[in-house]
Amino acid sequence: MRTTLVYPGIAGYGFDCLGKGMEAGWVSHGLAHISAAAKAQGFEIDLIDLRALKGWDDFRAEIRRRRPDVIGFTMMSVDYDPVMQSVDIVKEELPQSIVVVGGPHPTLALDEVAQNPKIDYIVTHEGEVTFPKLLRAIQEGNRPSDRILVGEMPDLDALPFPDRELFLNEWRKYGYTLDSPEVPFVEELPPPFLTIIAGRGCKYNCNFCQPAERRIFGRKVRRRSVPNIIAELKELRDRYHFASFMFHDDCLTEDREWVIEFCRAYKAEGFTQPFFCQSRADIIVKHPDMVRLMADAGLRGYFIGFESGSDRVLKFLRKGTTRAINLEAARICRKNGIAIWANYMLGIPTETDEEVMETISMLKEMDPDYYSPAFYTPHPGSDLFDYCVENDLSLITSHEQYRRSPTEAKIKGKDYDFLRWALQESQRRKPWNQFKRQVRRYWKRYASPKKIVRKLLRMAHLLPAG
Ligand code: B12
Ligand code: SF4
Repeated sequence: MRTTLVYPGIAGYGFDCLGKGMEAGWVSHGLAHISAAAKAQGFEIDLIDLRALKGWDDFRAEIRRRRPDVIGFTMMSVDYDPVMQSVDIVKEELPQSIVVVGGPHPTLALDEVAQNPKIDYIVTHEGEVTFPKLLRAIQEGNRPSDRILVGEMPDLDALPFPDRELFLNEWRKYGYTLDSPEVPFVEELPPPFLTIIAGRGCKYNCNFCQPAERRIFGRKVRRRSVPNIIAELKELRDRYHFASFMFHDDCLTEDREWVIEFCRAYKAEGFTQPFFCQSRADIIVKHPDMVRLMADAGLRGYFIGFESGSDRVLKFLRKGTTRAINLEAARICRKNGIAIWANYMLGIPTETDEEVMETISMLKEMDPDYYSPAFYTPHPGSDLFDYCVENDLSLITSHEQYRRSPTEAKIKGKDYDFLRWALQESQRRKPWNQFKRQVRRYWKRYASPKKIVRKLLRMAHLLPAG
C-alpha cells in the first residue's frame, strides 16, 4: 500500500518557491513526525511538496505517476484553498484513493473541513498514533466507519525522530542544493542550518492565539526529555554537520528547569553551534540568570512577541506583559549579546492611533535587531478571532488572507494608510542607534579601529575615497 503525504505551503508564495525564504524552505515537523511514526510500523511513505512544483499540471502528473492508495494532507488555515484544489485533482485522477487531512485547521475548524465530501477521513489533534492505526485498518480492509478520528496524544519521548529525509529527498529531486538542510534566515545562524521542536502546547493565554494551542495539544505543555533532544541533535550533527539551528517551540523558556538542564547537556556533549528560540519578555525579565546561561550555551537570538507598546493594548491582548517589561527584556538581551527578533502587531481591534504611536516609540527605544511586523490578522481558533466575528470586524474573505503579512487590510474601521506609514516608521531607527549599529558592523567586518576610523572619515567626506 502506497501513501503520499502532501505539504501544501504555497499560500502567499505560489508554486515553485522552494528555498526562497524561510516559509518556503523549512520542513513541516507535523508531516515529518507522522511519516516517521508510519514508517516505523512498516508503511511506505513519500511526499509531494507543492512548493517544489511548477503548477497544478505538475501535481496531477505526480498523482498519476505515483498512484498512491492513501493521500494525507497537512493543513493550517492559510492552506485551505490549495488543499481543497489538490483534493479535487486527486479524486478526478484516482477516485478510489483515500484522502486524509490533519493539522491545525481540521482541529480548529472541523465543521468547515467536514463539508467537503471528497475528504474520506479527518484526523484532529495529533497524528502519530492515529495515522498509522488508520493506515493499518485500511490495509487490512477494515476501514473505520467514523469519518472523524480524534488523534491520540503520543508519548513524545517514545516517538521516532522526525523524518526530515521525507522532505530533503524530495527537494533533491528538484535540484534544490542542500548545502543547508533548511533555509537559514539571519546572519547569526550560518548554514548548514536546521529547525527542531522540543515540545507541544503553550501555557499562556494571549487572546490572538488561544485557545487554539490548547485545543490542538491539550492544556498541559509536553516537552521531550533533554536526553531525547540531545540524542536527536547528535544524530543531526553526524548526518548534516549543522552549523546552527533554531527551536520552533512556542515558548521554549517557559520551563526554567528544562532549559537549565538542556544548556548544561548541550555544552557537555561538545555542541557549540549557535541557536535561536522563542521566548517571552516577562520570562526574560524574571530569569536573567537563565538568559545568561543560554547565551553561554550558544543562544544567539530570541523571537519575542512584544506585540504592542501600549499597556492598555497588552492587557486587552491578555499578553501578561507591559511596555516596561518589554523594554527591560530587550535591555537584558542586549547585555547578553542576544539578538532580538521583535514580533509586533499594528491594527489590533480597539487600538487607537495614539496606541500605535506608543508601539512605534517602544520599538525606537528598544532598537531590535530584526523587525517582524504584522497587520493584526484574526486566526481561526483564537478568542480574538471570535471577537472579530461577533463584532463584524473582519475584512478577510479568503483563507489565504490568514497570513499575518503587513500588506492587506484585515480589520474594519482601521486607517490602513496610517498603518502603512506606521509600519515604515516603526522600522526606522534613531540616527544614534543606526550609527552604533554601523560601527558594530564595521568592527565585525574589519576588526581594526584604524580601518573603521578611516571608513567613517571617508563616509563623512573627510578623506578621499579609495
Ligand atoms: C513552526 C511553525 C511555523 C513555521 C514552519 C511551518 C511548517 N513548515 O510546518 C513557519 C514560520 C513557516 C510558520 C508559518 C506560518 N504559521 Co505557523 N507555526 C509553527 C508552530 C510554532 C510549530 C509547528 C509545528 O511544527 N508543530 C509541531 C507539530 C508536531 O505539530 P503539527 O504541525 O500541528 O502536526 C501535528 C498535528 O497537527 C497532526 N497533523 C498535522 N498534519 C497532519 C496530516 C495528517 C494527514 C494527519 C493524519 C495528521 C496531521 O499530527 C502532527 C503530529 O502530531 C505552530 C504552533 C505549534 N506549536 O504547533 C504555528 C502555527 C501552526 N502557525 C500558525 C500560523 C497562523 C502561521 C502563518 C499563517 C503565520 C504567518 N506568517 O502568516 C504562517 C503560514 C505558513 C504558510 N503555510 O504559508 C498557526 C496556525 C493557526 C491556524 N488556524 O491554522 C499556529 C498553530 C500558531 C498559532 N498558535 O497561531 N509556522
Ligand atoms: S502567542 Fe505565544 S505565548 Fe501567547 S499563547 Fe500563543 S504561543 Fe503562547
